[in-house]
Amino acid sequence: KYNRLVLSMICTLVVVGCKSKATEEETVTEPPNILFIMADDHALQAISAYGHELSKLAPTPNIDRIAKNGAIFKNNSCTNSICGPSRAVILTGKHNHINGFRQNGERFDGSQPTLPKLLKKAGYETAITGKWHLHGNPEGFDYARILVDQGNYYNPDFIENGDTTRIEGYATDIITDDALDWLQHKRTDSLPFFLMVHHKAPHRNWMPALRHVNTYDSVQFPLPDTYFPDFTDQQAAKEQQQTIYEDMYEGHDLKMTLEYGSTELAHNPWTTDFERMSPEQRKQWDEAYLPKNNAFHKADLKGKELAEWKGQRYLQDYLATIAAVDEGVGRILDYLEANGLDKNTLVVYTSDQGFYLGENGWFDKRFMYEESMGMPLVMQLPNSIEPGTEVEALTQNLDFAQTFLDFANASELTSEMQGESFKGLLDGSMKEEDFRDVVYYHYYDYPAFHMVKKQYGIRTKRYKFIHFYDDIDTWEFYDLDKDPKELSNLIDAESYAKVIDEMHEKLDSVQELYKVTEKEFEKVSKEKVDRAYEAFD
Ligand code: SGN
Ligand code: CA
Repeated sequence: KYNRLVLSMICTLVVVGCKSKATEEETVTEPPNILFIMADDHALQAISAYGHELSKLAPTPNIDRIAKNGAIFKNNSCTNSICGPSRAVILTGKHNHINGFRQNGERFDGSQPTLPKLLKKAGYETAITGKWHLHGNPEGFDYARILVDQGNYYNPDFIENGDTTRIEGYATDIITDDALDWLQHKRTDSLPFFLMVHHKAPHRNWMPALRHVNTYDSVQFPLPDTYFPDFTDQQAAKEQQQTIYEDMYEGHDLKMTLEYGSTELAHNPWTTDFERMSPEQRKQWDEAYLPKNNAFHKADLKGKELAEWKGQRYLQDYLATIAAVDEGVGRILDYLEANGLDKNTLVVYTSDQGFYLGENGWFDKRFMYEESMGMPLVMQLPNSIEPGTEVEALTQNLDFAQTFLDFANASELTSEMQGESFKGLLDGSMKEEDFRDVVYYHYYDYPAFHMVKKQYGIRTKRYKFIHFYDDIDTWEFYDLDKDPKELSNLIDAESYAKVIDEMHEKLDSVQELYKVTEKEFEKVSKEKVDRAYEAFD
């Protein structure tokens, strides 16, 4: 009897041993390569996979390929709709009050744990090419070639190993070429890679590649029905300075010329963007714009018609800069496919924030409203993400680091982060109900370009609750189901009083969760605001 017991114990051990080994083999997969492509200011309204009317006239077939092969995120957002802060959140998986980078122009503390550093720990080789905009050198990358500050579209300067070099050509193409060059010639084949490809386009002042300067000349883009807004109970919206027909510079932004027959630009406060072009580039550029500028002068537009013309010119240029981005995405996808790398590469396409394409009459971002808070996001990874997946959950840029580290089987490195891995939403192991139901937002960059007020708030699937503060103290509440364009501020509506109270409670608990302290709401002096108004007028 005793022998039989020992025998059965041995058998059990063997079976358990074998089983656990088998399970291990099944669950521990090769960590995928991660190819992260991020544009600057690419509105999701301008990605055809999202289905907006405008994008049908300027489709993005290659970005759409990623969505078709994998997933599209319908409610992805950023925590702070401005460049540097969004990038800092992506790198750290922490809100800006924790990672210390609250507004553009600050210096990123590169000594803190970041996504590339942690992926390196997990065995990855890491690289970045393109826009950085965090002042200070990128840390945690085996290879880094970054644009100086915002970067220029034509013949931009890049910094590599502390040396600054002007590279002839068009920024989007140079960045795509560099990404391909690193993949082809520079990386270590035996290691999984993490490559960040950060475009300058379609950032202001929207200068298309020479091959695209006439692409949309004959297209009439639909201007949003809110192009001439009527803001009631939306004081911050009234006081912004990012209205296309009021705040754009006619030369610098709209490429308008002084008069019929002239190629000399109208108001162009920063001459460098055009002065960087070679004489040959400038000649081609001028030849391309001359007929359309002449037609404009001939038409002698005024008032509303002039405002609408400016909207068209803005959209034509903005969308034409995206044409080169989309081609670049296509070249990278083709390369991965031709070399069998697509099978084990998580390809991500996103933008550092959303952008206004004439909604409310605006360009730029910064507001907690949908167009700027929303971030496009598509990603593919065969065998893990079912083609055609649509994610409705409230994902954020705050989650990227944890998600990628989860894909890299290195979740144990993310304990200090404040986001949530959404890998489970992609492989089907997590239901949307089990993901967060509220997101937190805080924008600090005031007074600054465009004079968008400081603001914080929360968004759930259905509602949005915002507090604009500093030299203003206004609250806004929107029912997104009934009012997706956020036109009616219902903060005083009796019928929503109970919901608004609940939103207030939620806001308090979310601020507690993310460790937001009083310090975050410091006001700036009136003198500083006055000075800024003078500077930006
Ligand atoms: C520049 C732009 C602004 C823009 C900021 C921030 N002006 O200052 O319109 O809001 O960058 O953009 S420009 O004429 O100099 O281009 S961000 O994407 O870097 O946050
Ligand atoms: Ca940006």
